[in-house]
Amino acid sequence: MTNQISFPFGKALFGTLVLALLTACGQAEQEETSTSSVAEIQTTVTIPSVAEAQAFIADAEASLETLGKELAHVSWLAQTNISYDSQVAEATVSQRFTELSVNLANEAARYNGVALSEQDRRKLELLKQVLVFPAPQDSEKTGELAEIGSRMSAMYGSGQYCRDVNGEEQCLTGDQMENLMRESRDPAELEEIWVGWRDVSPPMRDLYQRQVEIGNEGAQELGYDNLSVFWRSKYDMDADDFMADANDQWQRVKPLYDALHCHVRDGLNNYYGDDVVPANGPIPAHLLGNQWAQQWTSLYDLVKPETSDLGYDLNQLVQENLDNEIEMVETAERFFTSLGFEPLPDTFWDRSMFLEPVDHQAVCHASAWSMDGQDDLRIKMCIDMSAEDFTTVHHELGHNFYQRAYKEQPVLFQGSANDGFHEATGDVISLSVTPRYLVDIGWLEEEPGVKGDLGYLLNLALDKIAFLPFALVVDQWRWQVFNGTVAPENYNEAWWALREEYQGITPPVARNESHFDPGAKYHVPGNTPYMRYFLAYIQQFQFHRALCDTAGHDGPLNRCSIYGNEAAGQKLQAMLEMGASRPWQEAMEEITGQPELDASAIIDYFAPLQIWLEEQNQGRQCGW
Ligand code: X8Z
Ligand code: ZN
Repeated sequence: MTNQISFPFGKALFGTLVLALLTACGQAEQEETSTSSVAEIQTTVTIPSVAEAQAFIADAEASLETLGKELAHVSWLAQTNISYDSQVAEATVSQRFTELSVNLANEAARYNGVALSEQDRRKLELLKQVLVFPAPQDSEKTGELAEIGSRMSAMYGSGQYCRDVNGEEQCLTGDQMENLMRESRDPAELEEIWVGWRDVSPPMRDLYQRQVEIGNEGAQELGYDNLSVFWRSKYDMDADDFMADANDQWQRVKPLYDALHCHVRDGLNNYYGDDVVPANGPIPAHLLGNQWAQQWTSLYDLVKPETSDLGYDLNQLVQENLDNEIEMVETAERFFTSLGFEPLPDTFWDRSMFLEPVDHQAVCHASAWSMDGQDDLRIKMCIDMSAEDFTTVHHELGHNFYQRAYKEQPVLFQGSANDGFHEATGDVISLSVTPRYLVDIGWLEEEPGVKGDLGYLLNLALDKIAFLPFALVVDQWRWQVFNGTVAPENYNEAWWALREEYQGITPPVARNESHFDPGAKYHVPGNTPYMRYFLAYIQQFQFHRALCDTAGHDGPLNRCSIYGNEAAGQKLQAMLEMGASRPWQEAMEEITGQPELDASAIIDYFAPLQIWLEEQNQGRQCGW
């Protein structure tokens, strides 16, 4: 699906809905009267009235509501049951949606000169900016864009790798390969799976190139230089300032990443030996426990502190304490209700997809949906009984509780303050899944002493710190592709240059331009901007700090759980209810008291770990 939706309906995974306007904008047109004589040429431009602008907005919101629902349902079918017909159906509605939304975005510009309230002005701005991939006003190209989107999404979702196991053919889905990447410690097998999964994306290469061409034309018609500027213009600030700020925050965290990288490389070098992992230089990407080397938590055992272990294994606790995957979701829901949120509706339990289907293919990558902007909330996930998926379930429910919190907002404000806020909400709850919480719910008998802290921090850093440069790579690559800095013939080379520069990793086997490795990451064929996760990973520590403060927590933040604290719950709820009605800086201020992105929260949280890592790294040659 090209133009992913979530605002106001559809997947929260995608921060954006393609909004559409039917034909109602006719009455609101700008009138132009020209009279001319030999002596003078006089042009009078009549600016539309405030009432006309408001009628336009109201019509737009009504159309969005109707078409948003239609697209949400057809997309749900396309993603939970990949078939030729579900793709055609989705592409058809998606095309209509794109056409209408492009009209709407162009129409919105007619009201630039109207003296509107701040809120109405904001709605018009949102109308221009909600598209992920705008198309030009050309129905052939819109159709092409819709088809490319549906095809790439289906290609990714149905990707498989088949291998010979003792003379029998075994075919693995993407999800199964992810599990193997996490569990296997056999470098040959890891390399095979790593390479095998990447067969999914070379057929996407030409489609992606064409998609970018059309999207750039669309962005230009809307007055942006290219899609890169368009994507970076959604943050209530100048597009270049946004990039500079994100980069500044990264520079602050980078020393911690470098220390983590150094320590992990040493652990891998000890385990696998010099032939597999050299003591210096970038780390081979297939050994980090994750298909994309984006989160390294499964390596914890190889790198844990000898004298300050975390003291428990969340994978094991999940398996021992829960009977099935649904109970994982119920456990996560109980965290939210302990904060004062209403339980999820019955339809959530009836209509969600919790398990990988056995008799047909589905897009397993987790997402959360609001089908109608009201109470038809769902998640779509192929849950495994693992710690990683336990965290992801909280992540997805965060989207659903956010969607429900802003359901009373006008349609155009039914979204998050910025896309990072949507991604951070469930993660904040996961930051409260501490040993104390595990004791509270009866999964642990007693809270490990302070000795467990370093292990806890390291385990979490393997997720939260390891992730940050990956998040930057995905969109640095796309911004460069969109603005033409990277030409199609260099797609893969540019990808690996960024992977090495930011993450310090290298492919296990030579890659070239017959490959298309960015396409093997869900969000590239799925067209989901990725900076949102970078923002979320910084912001969630700001939120956690603020909510723990509200809860009256004293002491290190890794020991704070807001479980059961209604005051913290109310604070969170108040921010979520604002939806997209105000610039994100105000929502940030509402919850944290400060109006900006601030990496000090994540840095302070991990400060004891950073000291420990630097001690461990003494005598090692860090960097790559
Ligand atoms: O895509 C997701 C969520 C859905 S919004 C499962 N995440 C990113 C990823 O998997 O790459 C969460 C963390 C980063
Ligand atoms: Zn998400």
